[in-house]
Amino acid sequence: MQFVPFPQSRALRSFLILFCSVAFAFIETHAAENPNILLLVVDDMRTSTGSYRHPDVSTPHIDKLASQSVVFNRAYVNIPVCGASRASFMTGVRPTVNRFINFKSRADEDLPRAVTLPQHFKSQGYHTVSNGKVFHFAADSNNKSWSESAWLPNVSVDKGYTESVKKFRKKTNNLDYGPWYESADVDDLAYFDGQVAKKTLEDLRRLSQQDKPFFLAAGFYSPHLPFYSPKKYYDLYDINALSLAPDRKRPTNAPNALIDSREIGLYHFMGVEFNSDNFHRLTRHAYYASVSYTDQMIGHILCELEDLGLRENTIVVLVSDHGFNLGEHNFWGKHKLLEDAVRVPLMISAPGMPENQLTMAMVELVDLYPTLSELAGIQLPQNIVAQLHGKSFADVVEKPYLPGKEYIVTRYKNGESIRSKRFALTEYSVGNNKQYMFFDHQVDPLESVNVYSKQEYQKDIEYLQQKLAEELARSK
Ligand SMILES: [Ca+2]
Repeated sequence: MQFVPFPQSRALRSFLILFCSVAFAFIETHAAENPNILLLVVDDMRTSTGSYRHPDVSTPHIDKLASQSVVFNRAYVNIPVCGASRASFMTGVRPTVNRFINFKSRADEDLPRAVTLPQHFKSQGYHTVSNGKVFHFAADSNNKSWSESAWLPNVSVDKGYTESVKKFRKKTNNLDYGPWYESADVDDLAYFDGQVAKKTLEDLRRLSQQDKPFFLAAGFYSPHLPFYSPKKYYDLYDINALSLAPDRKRPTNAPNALIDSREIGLYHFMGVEFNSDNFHRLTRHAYYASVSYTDQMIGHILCELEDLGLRENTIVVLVSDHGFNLGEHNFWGKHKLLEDAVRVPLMISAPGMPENQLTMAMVELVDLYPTLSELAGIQLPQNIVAQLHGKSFADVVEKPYLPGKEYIVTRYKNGESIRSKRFALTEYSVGNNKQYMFFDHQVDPLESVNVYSKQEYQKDIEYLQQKLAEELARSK
């Protein structure tokens, strides 16, 4: 990627950074005490990175960040759909059947009085900036959250460059969709995420000169559908060497209420048979290429952070808004309460905190708000404490061997889930009836068999049902 180089020499830059550091020490001690926040939000990215020991995916930059971070092996979203998940974790408030329900959900509509996470940091003296897809809609909570209006690239997320994008079009609900993937020989800056990285580099240079800490959020669209990324990221992979989903059957005894996302079906499959081996292979290839593209963009940003001398005083957080089925059970995408759709990558690299640690502590994304506040040394006033459903896991960042939560809750549409370290229970409301799904991850990590009706689990199920009811009552 051709980014605008620094106008000064490296030596002069170092001098300026040193000079600024000394000047800040006299002007504003607050700035030295409160670290910057760099929040990297990736869209639809499951734990397919090298740092989660995925055998196929090439993510050198995220892996490097992982080596400097506490990596959460069991971080879960509260709802597996874009807008609702973002509105939820950006306010620290759980979704309900009436609040934060779908991709269009907005925090400022569903919960207008909520103090958003960046708004809180802004009120504590931070300069807050949003680039790309942070809230689902840039206008959501814009004025109160950000010191500068939320910025979006002038490139549509489904802008394609190949003949196939022009040729293969599909109309669904009066909307026009192209193919589900594209491999075009174009520059990184051709797509949304290259532009987000470029703007974020420019902002880092600018914000490094300010006398207050920053909260800079960069939101990447890849690997969201459609999977459009430059060809060079496809070329990182030998498509025939990619492993396919280990279990492509619907879970045995799954309730009817378990249904797949319809999102991928909006796109044109260019004559490839849905759920054929070829479809699985092409889709995994395209998804991984999109992940590698975002990885490279994140690499540019993290390099710049280091070059500017900001790394030591910046908390870097990488998170996704939900996971993604990549052919498991022949399912694709989010919108369901299965492990692959609700588990997300989460890593936190904070000054003075452990590095290169994998924690098994369970956390949920509503916990991020109080955690970042605590790590940054910012007090939570009573009105915000009353708003939040999450609990700070700063103690886990400090001591990754701590156990974290006993269970977490996730919901989607008519389903409410609770997950403990071993089990996952989901209750679906269908009319006046309930349907249930229960997995024992200790013997069935792929969630292949619903064992809700097995006698041996009845005590565990009753216990989790009681805890689920308590959690739902607490987070109304
Ligand atoms: Ca998403």
